[in-house]
Amino acid sequence: MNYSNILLEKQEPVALIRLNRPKVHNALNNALMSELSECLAALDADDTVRAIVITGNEKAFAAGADIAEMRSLDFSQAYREEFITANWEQVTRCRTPVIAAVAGVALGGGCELAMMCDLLIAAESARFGQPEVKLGILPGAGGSQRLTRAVGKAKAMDLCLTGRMMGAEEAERCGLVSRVVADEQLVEEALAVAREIAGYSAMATMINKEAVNQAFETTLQAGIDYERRLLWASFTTEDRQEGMGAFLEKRAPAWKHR
Ligand code: DAK
Repeated sequence: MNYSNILLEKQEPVALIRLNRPKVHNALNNALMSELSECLAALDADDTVRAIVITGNEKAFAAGADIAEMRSLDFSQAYREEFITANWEQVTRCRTPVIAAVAGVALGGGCELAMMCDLLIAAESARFGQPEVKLGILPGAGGSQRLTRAVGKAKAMDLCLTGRMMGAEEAERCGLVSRVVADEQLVEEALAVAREIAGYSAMATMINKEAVNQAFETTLQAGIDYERRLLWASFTTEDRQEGMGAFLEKRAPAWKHR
């Protein structure tokens, strides 16, 4: 597959996608989002890939939706073409774990894309924000909802109403990112985490991801019931037999991903 707005490196069992419009701080235009969406769908269907990392460059993960492209959009066009919905949400449909590795700015749609990923690892230089208020709009790819769930109302209101940027340390403190690492180690650290995840049974990582995501959709008791049913279901997998057997026999498990 040939892409012109992203770069794909497959290092089985993980894949690395680099957003690649450096002249505009990786502003997310339709072409880039279509390529990203297509690439994610292909990787998700590829059994040799068990974790995916999405990153940008040292200055920008992504500076948001492409304002130049968005400027001329009117309501009827956005509605008819399903602006955003058509090709922005593939990452949320991936069953393969996806890690966002963020250096530099992750603003507007860039912050939203990072928040759609399962894990967010930040370089010390990372800066997150939802500056749409400055353009006379509001977040449109889930920012007002995912940010609020991740960091709570106080910070979400602060970021959405002032449009200010939040640094990596603040982002870790308030729960938006899971780890902060040195800039020069960002991609290697993210790939190491991806390899660690990919080293487990894909059945196990997929059901763990599904269970955690369920917490955003349901009440506590319904979520616990859901988790319990997934756990019982996991007792039927070959990898559960292998995992428990390997532990008791003091050997490394040989996963079949079934
Ligand atoms: N779009 C297009 N071009 C962008 C861009 C963007 N988001 N961000 C930067 N660029 C371009 C700049 O125009 C500049 O282009 P040239 O002048 O060189 O041609 C080039 O990238 C370098 O940028 P700067 O010269 O500004 O670089 P600095 O280092 O000084 O500043 C910056 C970097 C990232 C802080 C600054 O560029 C900036 O503030 N950028 C805009 C950030 C922003 O406002 N992002 C939010 C975009 S709005 C919707 C759903 C979703 C959305 C909207 C609607 N609906 C459902 C309707 C999502 C909206 C957004 O994401």
